[in-house]
Amino acid sequence: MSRTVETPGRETTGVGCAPLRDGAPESLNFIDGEWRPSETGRTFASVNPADTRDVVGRFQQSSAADVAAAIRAATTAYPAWRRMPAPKRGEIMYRFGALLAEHKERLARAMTREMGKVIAEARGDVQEGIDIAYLMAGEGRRLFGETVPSELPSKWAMSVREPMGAAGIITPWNFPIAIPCWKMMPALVAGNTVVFKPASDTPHCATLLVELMAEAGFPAGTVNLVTGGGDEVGTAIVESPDVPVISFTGNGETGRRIAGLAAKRLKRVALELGGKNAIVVMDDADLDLAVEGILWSAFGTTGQRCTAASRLVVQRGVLESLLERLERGAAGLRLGDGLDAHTDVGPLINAAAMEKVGRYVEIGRGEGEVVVGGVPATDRPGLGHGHFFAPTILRDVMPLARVAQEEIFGPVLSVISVDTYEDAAMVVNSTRYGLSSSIFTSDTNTAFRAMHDFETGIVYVNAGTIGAETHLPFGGTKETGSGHREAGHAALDTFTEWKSIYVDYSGRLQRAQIDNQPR
Ligand code: UN1
Repeated sequence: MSRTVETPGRETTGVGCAPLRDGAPESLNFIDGEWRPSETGRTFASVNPADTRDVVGRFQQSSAADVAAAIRAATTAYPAWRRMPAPKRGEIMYRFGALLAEHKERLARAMTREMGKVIAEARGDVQEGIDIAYLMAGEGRRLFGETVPSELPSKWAMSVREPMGAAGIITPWNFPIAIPCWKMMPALVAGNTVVFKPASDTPHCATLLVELMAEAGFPAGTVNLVTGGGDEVGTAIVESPDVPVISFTGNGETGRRIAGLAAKRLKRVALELGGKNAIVVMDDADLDLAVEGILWSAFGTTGQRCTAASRLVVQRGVLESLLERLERGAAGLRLGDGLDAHTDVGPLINAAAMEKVGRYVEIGRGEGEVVVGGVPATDRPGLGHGHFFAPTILRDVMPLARVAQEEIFGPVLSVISVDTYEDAAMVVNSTRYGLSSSIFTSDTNTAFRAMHDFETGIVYVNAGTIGAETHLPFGGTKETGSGHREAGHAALDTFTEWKSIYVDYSGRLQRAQIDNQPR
């Protein structure tokens, strides 16, 4: 069965829950190697945020029963998959990486249409998926454990990584190819199977991704896709006793709920919940470089990255000249459909995001002064049917103001001025988050101090706060998450259990800690 069906007349809950008569294709869930409709008979629509009249497709509004079927499939497929030699699992992953590369342009265009990021960034998102697929394919031939000397003669001691079972993968819409790959590739190469629930705003990207995974040759049941709402689908995955590990990226409130539910079952949870990332600009910085880095980090992906720069901490000597350049730069950014090569900044993801960003800008007006932006851009030509908000900079914000503390997830940058490096470091660290940070300086000593002082999982020197590469650990400190890391070898820690193995080849009973004492 193909992944789409023609089903005129089925009930569709879309924007405003009105039935849609749009002719948009309907996609199915992928369970046990088959494309299947939800048992609910209901669907929901995914729309283009640059023009909400454009319906991308309809997707299954799944239930706990659909999730149960997916978990059954993943649990049934698990024993054979975990027995397959890891290098062989890696070979399938290489094929998948090659398919992603082959279909990169098609996927990138579908992504821009479904979630709005500009096409160059969408290509980058797919590239991040390719990179992690190849990295983890290689892990199939490593998956290193340790071999250590035993304290006893004629005894062997080593540790190996073991898979855990069916992994629950719950992903956001802002990196709809990259983040599912960051989670599924390490889970699968280590020998786990997966149940994948994508964000309700990007089910189309998820469907295209899983289609390529099936084509690459992942056996039936190893990868299962269930679309639908967090309350039904997400909760059913998290509460299942048959899913021992959950990996989630998204907002803090949902993350806390997941952690609470999972704690009752003592299951492992890896959470990546965002940031309030700061860029520091010292008086001795290359200002042209800093301006480029700030605009890219604050307004790239319309500010909708966990790693986006939402705070700018400026040493007072360069404050006015930096603000002047940033104002000019931000005002010059072209908003529009990300498929237009001239567009710099795409739309926000949905109406709720527009409302949230607008609300925070109103709060910001009482906490600072708007330098540029501060309003929706939907009155501009061609933008009337999308979720467009003007890139916004607020100045004279205090470090503990709400706009400097709370994650807005939109194109809003709060500027805080300081006198010294020490003050800057203190401001960087005075948030509950700790994902990414950056410093622009030409003083090597200051750069090294920052590398040490900034309490974030990622620190950049003379670059913005975004653009992490897939072969180093990705994640943050404090309330950014649960302390786990994605990407790099560290990603394997989420999806594996350590097993320590002792082999005694002395032929007699040797008691550890007792028979090893000098006589
Ligand atoms: C995210 O926003 O959740 O470093 C991920 C970056 C990207 C990934 C961001 N490579 O900005």
